[in-house]
Amino acid sequence: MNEKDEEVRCSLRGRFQKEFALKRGKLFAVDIVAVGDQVLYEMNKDGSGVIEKILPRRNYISRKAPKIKGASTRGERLEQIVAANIDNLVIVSSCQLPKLNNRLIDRLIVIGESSHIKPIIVINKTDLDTSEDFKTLVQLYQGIGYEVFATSIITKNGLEELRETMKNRINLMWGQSGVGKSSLLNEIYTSLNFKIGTISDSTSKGKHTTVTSVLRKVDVGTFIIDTPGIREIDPYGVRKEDLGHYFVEFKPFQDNCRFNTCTHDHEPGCAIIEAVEKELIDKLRYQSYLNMLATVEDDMNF
Ligand SMILES: Nc1nc2c(ncn2[C@@H]2O[C@H](COP(=O)(O)OP(=O)(O)O)[C@@H](O)[C@H]2O)c(=O)[nH]1
Ligand SMILES: [Mg+2]
Ligand SMILES: [Zn+2]
Repeated sequence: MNEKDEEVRCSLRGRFQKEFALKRGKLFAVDIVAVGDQVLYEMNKDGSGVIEKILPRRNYISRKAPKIKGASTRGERLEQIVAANIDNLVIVSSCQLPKLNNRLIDRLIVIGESSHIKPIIVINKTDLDTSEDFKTLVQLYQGIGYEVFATSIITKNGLEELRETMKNRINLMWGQSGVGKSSLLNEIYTSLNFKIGTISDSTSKGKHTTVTSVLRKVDVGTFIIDTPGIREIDPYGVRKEDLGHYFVEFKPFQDNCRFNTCTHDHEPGCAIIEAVEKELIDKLRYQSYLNMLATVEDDMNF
């Protein structure tokens, strides 16, 4: 999209591809240009463009790229940039269908925190939770400083507030299939017409067609990126010793651990474990931390 909001179809100049792919000695897997990138391009006579330069990214989200058939990567998982230059990572979950999954929310928060993108938490389909169990998580996340929106496209609760937070921002929507990302966007921005999945689509795996993420302008200064094709959420490049930094409520305690290399797992004199015991840090969050730490040890460590 150019400054006049016109779409210009661009290709990437061949000689740049290699250069970008090997930037900083790191090999990028695919998609050298990511959704949200700002680029300089030259116009062809036929109205199409050729990208000359990708401007520096103020932030980006990446994940471990799917393995490429036949590529010689020495078993290493490459980095794939999902989107760039984002203001809000809108983490969408639902009370039911699929049911609320705090571990997944915590993983996505780590992705946001480690990429310097503000996580916003949305708990959708509150109409399906008559006992209002979701309120425990609302309190938990608000208590550690996050903005939380409890929404429903049936009762319309929370929609106006969410719209206000997304206003004048570039918002990346992320969450499991079926939680209602497209439905919420269609409700909030009536100009949109995203395809809504049926419940059976979202519960039966393997039926998904991979669709590329697109940036859409929904209002003056307001953009959204829906990520329909993305299911895997392993963050790329999060190191074991840094993981605790992305659990924001650990901050007041972590300098008090006996060892400065403390992973807050088993070490004696760990101030985080002590804070969990004193209920100053929520157990659910600590469990998510341990759960992620195990993944980091397995294959995120490099
Ligand atoms: N009861 C209820 N159903 C919802 C709500 N939001 C979405 N849905 C339903 O959940 C299903 C999946 O929605 P969709 O927007 O396609 O989810 P996405 O995969 O995250 O984009 C559809 O059947 C929607 O009608 C809600 O707030 N309450
Ligand atoms: Mg969708
Ligand atoms: Zn510790």
